[in-house]
Amino acid sequence: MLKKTMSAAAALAVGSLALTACGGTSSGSDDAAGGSGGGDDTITMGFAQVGAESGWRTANTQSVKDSAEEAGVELLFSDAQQKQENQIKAIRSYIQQDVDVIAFSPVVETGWDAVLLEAKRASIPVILTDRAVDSEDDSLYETFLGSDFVLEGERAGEWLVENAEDSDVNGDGSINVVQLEGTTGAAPAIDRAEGFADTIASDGSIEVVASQTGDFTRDGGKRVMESFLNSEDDIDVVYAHNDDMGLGAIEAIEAAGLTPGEDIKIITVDAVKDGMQALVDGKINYIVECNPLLGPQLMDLAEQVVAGEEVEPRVVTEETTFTQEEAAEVIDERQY
Ligand code: GZL
Repeated sequence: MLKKTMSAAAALAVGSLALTACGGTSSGSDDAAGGSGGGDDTITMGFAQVGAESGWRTANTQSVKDSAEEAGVELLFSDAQQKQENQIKAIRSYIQQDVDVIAFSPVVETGWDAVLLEAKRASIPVILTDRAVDSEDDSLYETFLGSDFVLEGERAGEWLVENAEDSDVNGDGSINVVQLEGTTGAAPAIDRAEGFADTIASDGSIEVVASQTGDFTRDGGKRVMESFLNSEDDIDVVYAHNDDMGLGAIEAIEAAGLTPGEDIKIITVDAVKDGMQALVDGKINYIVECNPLLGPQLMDLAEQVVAGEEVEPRVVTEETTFTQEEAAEVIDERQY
């Protein structure tokens, strides 16, 4: 196991000693995948995943595991079931196992400084993937690899502003939006709400009349949408922070005898296969893509930070948007 214990310059000076001294073994925690079995030059990565709450997360996990295998990185993997305390435990176990690099997607933005300081004191570099942390101390991690969630919310809002007239289903001049929020305190939930709100503010006829977390799950989206259908008289649009909650909302809307995509317009974020299929089927009206395939970039970044190279503090992923027509053109070739 290659252990980064010094800067690149220092490593050059004592390369043979550092490589020899590193030795050590790494045993899998919840899951060990990929890699060449812990040879001296094999990078060992501890990855603390959020959970398995959505199609996006499943695709993200697969991308990380496949890319580790491809890059010859020995991967220690844990699933926190969306609980911060489980992610912190996993990170601490990786520190104890003296891995070469730690990567994780923080389930919420706050509460990480203590454990990240422990990693820093153990000279183990940390890469944030997918979600960011809200910390005063940006020396606690090497870089953040992931989407611009505020931009995703803005893109959702832009579509609604551009399609306001068609979205005023009952023609009363007001467009009532119900919002299915992601996990409370999670960066994508906070930022997607912010970007959307800032953008629709340009059109006084659009109003978010109800907003509640569905925790990024299909069941959560269905449950919250059922309550909105009972409490709100006139819903024109659903804005769901991910496809899975949008798909749950579709179930609730259909159970209420309404036609999703027509009686109630639906805008979601992610563009996973099930969401794209609902878009093609006309049950969703617009999807803002959030790319889960972060594995290749993560492994490249890991090799750089373990080698002591400087990396960009922020690596943004490329992503786009889809209308129903655009989804029909690409759905068969998509990777997730
Ligand atoms: C976004 C990611 C979110 C997805 C959800 O990068 O953190 O978490 O949008 C997933 O589907 O649960």
